[in-house]
Amino acid sequence: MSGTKPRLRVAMVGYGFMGAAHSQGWRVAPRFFELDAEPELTVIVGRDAARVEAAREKFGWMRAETDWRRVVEDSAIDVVDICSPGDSHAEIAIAALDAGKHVLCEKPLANTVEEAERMVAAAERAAARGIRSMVGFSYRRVPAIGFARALIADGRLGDIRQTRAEYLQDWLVDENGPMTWRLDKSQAGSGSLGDIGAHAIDMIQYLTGTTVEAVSGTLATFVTERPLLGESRGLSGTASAERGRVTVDDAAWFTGRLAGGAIGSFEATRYATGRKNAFRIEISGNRGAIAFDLESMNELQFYDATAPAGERGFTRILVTEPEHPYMANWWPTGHLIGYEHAFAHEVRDFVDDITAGRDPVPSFADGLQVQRVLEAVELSAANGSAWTETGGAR
Ligand code: SOE
Repeated sequence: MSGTKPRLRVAMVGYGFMGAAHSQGWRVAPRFFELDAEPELTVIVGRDAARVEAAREKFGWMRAETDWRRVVEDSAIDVVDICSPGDSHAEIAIAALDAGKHVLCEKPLANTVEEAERMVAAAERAAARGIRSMVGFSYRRVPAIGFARALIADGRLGDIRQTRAEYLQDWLVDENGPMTWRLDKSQAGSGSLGDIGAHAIDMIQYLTGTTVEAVSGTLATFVTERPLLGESRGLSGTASAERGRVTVDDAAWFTGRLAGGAIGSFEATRYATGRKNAFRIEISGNRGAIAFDLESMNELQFYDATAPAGERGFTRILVTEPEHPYMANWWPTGHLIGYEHAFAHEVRDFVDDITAGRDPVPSFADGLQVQRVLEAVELSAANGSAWTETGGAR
């Protein structure tokens, strides 16, 4: 670290699970990657003064603040990182961009297409003044995913015909598990669909370099009432005596037609008993295939259909070589990385783009495209799984 580098003074809104992950990213990235600006964990923001102060101390931020508006108006802040629930994204992001702050916003970009469109307009206005924005689809920054993307871009899979993406969690299997903001449509926008289905959509669009143009989908809510939340802990927490209504989907399935002719299947659920955070991707082309599972995130399976017939088979590649994306800056070959590293990579890329004057990806426009697919799935499900257009490409 050099004292001569410009500082990038960061304000982070939110201090839950994602706030913890982003704090780790901001802290670790400059220690393992050479950045042209030095991030400073300047202020952490949350509505509850006592809790945000406890988070400040735990995650190592300099100050705590209870009103995001003060932070957005503060000329001593360069970056606003939004880790709060989806219903606050549009208002904070637009205000921050209009005030000249670079913005990193957690996924999904917004709760509705209309909000996402306003965010894209603000991002475009800001970009004209050199202000950058990015949506936090962090799994793009898993080295095995970056490597898969490079294989696909090099044509190693040939023409892609089918994609499969399933994001399986089980933290709602217990019907007495409490309500959290993720189960409240007014805060989260949707359930499994927007929370983890959004990752699946972004990932398939990113890996294939294409977009989902039409969908046919189904949504299900298995448990419609739950105890209200007592003390929050991770994704869940303790249950109180009162009960509340679940207003989002518990599980989502859909098939999609991709620009370019491929078809894709998508599943997102919090009821896949025994599956904790199994984000599985498979992409099949006429020259090869890849398979990935986040529960074994340091590995990529690659099938080379051009190899001699007797030698073909899925090869397990341990993605820990210095040649692999991001890995040269971590540990010696074979020494694994984990969930939080993707957030450090996200910060590295965002800071690099800010200092190089480039527009980061995934952009707010990419986030809007995902939002259009989410909305089309909801429309389709409401119309008996009717095929529904997603309303245009990026
Ligand atoms: C909860 O389902 C969640 O934390 C998502 O919100 C994250 O985006 C994902 O990384 C892990 O699961």
